[in-house]
Amino acid sequence: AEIAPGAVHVPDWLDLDAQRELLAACREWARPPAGLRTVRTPGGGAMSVRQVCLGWHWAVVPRCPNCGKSVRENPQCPGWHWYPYGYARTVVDGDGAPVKPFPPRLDRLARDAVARAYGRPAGAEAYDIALVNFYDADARMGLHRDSDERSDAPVVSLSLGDSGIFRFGNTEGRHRPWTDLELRSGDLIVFGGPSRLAYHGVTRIIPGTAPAGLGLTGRLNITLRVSGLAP
Ligand code: MD5
Ligand code: FE
Repeated sequence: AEIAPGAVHVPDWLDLDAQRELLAACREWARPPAGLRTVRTPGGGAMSVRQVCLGWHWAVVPRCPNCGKSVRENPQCPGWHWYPYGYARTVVDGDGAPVKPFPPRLDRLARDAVARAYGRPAGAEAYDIALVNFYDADARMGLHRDSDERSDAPVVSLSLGDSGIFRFGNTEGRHRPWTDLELRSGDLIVFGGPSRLAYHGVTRIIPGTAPAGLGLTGRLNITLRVSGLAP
């Protein structure tokens, strides 16, 4: 179903076997080093969602790795001008380890997803980022837009475990109109075209809704992206 131009929801795209396999892989990726971490915000707070990244590490870098100060404490620091704010190859707000490689099979999965959602093949650029978000029963994600990638390739989103209420907004700001939709285990959404830069978030998790036999409490969301960054 098309939620908006370029935003296509495919309920129950992954069967239970595929969900179990992806969940097992997520559990491997979540192990240290460069495993599941709490994402820090520039103000020193923490997001309720925990995340592991493959290929490129995403962060709102709270401190300059050069001078050790926050951008507020040292706005003159030249480090902020050359530091790759947004995506990096190491866990800049965690254990500092190199980020795990992006498995080629996730590029194939992303291409299959785009083809399924749009009914036409994905573009030439290779998918090279996976962000895996883990939501416990109380986790949420505030309205934001994903603008750190330098490619307009569609973002592929896969959900596992408990259902979550996904809020799909507009490209103007963190205000109405928005559409709330329940994302269930195995669902796919592809966000491309005019929907690529829409505001979006997750307002709540519905505990106890994961499929019996998956073995997951909470919700996992896997997003596959094209960085547009030099390898
Ligand atoms: C989630 N994750 O359910 C969502 C699914 C994130 C994030 O938002 O940034 O990790 S991805 C939803 C998404 C991605 C890119 C564009 C748009 C939505 N969009 O334009 O609506 O954990
Ligand atoms: Fe997002």
